[in-house]
Amino acid sequence: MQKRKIILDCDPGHDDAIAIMLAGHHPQIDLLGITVECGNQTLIKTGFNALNLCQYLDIDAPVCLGASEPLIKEIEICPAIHGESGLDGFDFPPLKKEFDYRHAVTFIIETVLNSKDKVTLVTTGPMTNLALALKLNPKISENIEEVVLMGGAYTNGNVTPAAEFNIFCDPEAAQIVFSSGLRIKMFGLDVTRRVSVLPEVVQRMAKIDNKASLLFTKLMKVFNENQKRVFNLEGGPLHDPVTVAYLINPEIAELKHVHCEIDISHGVSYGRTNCDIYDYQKLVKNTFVAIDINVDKYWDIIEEGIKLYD
Ligand SMILES: [Ca+2]
Repeated sequence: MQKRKIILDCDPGHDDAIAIMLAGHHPQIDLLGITVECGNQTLIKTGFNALNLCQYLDIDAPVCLGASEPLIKEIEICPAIHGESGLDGFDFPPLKKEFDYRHAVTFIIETVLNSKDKVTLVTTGPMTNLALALKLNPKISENIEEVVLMGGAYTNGNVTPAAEFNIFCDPEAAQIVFSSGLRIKMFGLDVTRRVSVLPEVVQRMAKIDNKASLLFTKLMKVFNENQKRVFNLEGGPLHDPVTVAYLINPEIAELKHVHCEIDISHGVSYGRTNCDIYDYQKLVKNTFVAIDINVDKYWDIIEEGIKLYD
């Protein structure tokens, strides 16, 4: 089977960490690089988190720093869920791995243009880096297979009633990507809210007893404590790895082809992913939005992903 070439653009982040873990050594995934931006925490914190994760998990992909702020909006971070470090709960060994010298936007452009096979862009943070890459060199579109993103919601948001965090962080960047003509696959809160890290999930992964399961259980402990305090949830939604899990097994999700536009009006719904689920407007369908997920299969994929480690 041919490996799926991906660039993972992220803001780690507890759920990003598990997405990196899942993509890092999977036999169906060729992780070309990890690009980072501000999001769950400031750029330097999310960047070092990505670097620490790669070193700990022996993932030898380049890690590139990208946007330190959104295109237009003021910077938004989320210490309430992810802590002061952006990845509270795990003590990494001393860091030796270094950042790749390239800016994330340059890395995305060069890697996509130089790839023999089309590259899939997986985004699990704000879409600033990808939007900048598309503006700087629109030619990359020709060699991008698709964009598979965690973000948005056609139901309710998690920052405002309308907006989900990743999109809310940089709505203008998201609008650039959604209107780019690329094939967009959107995994929003509508499905990621259903994959809660309940105590039985943590126990199941802890049983594997390797370095990845240790990472999972320690990170999920803090993630769940924060999700309980902020949202009164018993198990936090493990949003970001849904993207990678879908690439590993597309059968886990049901997608609907719709028109989707980002609200960049700066009103009460700023940052909303307006999905025309019922096709009222008869506009061009630019997005495959996830409307259902097989929760059991999802945890099977996470478990298999953890088992790939020593
Ligand atoms: Ca994220």
